Amino acid sequence: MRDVLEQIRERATEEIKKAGGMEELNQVRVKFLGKKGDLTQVLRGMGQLSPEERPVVGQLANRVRDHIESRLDLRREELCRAERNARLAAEVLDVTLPGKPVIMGRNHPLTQVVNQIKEIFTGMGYTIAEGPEIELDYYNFEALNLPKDHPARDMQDSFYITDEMLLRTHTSPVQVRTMEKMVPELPIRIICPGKVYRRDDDATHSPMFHQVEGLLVDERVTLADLKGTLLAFARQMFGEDRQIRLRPSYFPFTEPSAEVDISCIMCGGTGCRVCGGSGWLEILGCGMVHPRVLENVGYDPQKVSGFAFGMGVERITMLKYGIDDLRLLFENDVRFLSQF
Ligand code: 2U9
Repeated sequence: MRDVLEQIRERATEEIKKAGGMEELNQVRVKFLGKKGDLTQVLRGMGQLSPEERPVVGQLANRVRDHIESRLDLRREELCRAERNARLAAEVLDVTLPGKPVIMGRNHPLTQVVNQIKEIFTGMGYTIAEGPEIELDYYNFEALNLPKDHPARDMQDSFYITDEMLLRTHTSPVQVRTMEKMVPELPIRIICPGKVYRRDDDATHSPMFHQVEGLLVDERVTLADLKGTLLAFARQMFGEDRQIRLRPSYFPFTEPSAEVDISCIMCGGTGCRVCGGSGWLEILGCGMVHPRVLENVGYDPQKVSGFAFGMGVERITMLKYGIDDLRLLFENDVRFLSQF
């Protein structure tokens, strides 16, 4: 019996040493220690031994088992290490190669300009107001002194959803809604950035474009306040040496109304190709809020006055960066966008 155990020990030790992989090593374990393994068979036959021999052989068998198990563990570790080394040697990693550059994203030029406009006006104490792009006819037109037969309400100009609902054609309804909520509280000092929609689509008009409109309502607000505010805006946006001029104009929701020009950013006012020789560039429209508009939301136009202005963000962006084609702003060509 001792000889048999001794022999098992030697054979197992030898075969463990020879095992060239995990799979093979496992087979060796099963062969000697498994349910039908050689050592297990010996332990099963112990019943036939004499009572004196049994503990002696039992002890030896345990020692043989411990020995085989520890050899299996050692070999397993050895094989593991070898396998890992082989894998590492195979996958050559050159840590001196240059890394892949991380491409930094940025805001679209229109977003950059909207953000800048917001900063300029929040710097003057304005807060930002937003509202729905699907708007009621009342807020988009009626409340703004655009009666049912006004040409600006023409089906040609607007995207109607139902008779009473449309895609807003300007952000002015946001100002109306804000005033309705605020009345009789004063002052109101807001700018309203956002998308607007008109049935236009050519080289200089997109059916969706961006506006920022502003509104200030308080007691004793004058045209001088409006002009000073717009001068401060023009200088921060287009350079501290800008001049502005107001030309009389017409909007249904302001009276009087004006269009605002800045001295040309190219020639400074002497006349060049950019300004068409005039020395001036149109940037926005403005006016004193029409008394009927104030009345519509519940303010007394005898006691309260206000000014409003509106600008197209695409136009401001094109002027600021010298972009000559509106469509460039909507094509999302990274070669174009990455210049801003
Ligand atoms: C209220 C009262 C008055 C907003 C105004 C303009 C003049 C204007 C245009 C600029 C270029 C539209 O995007 S554009 O085509 N806007 O010229 N907007 S005054 O007046 C308001 C707004 C709200 C309650």
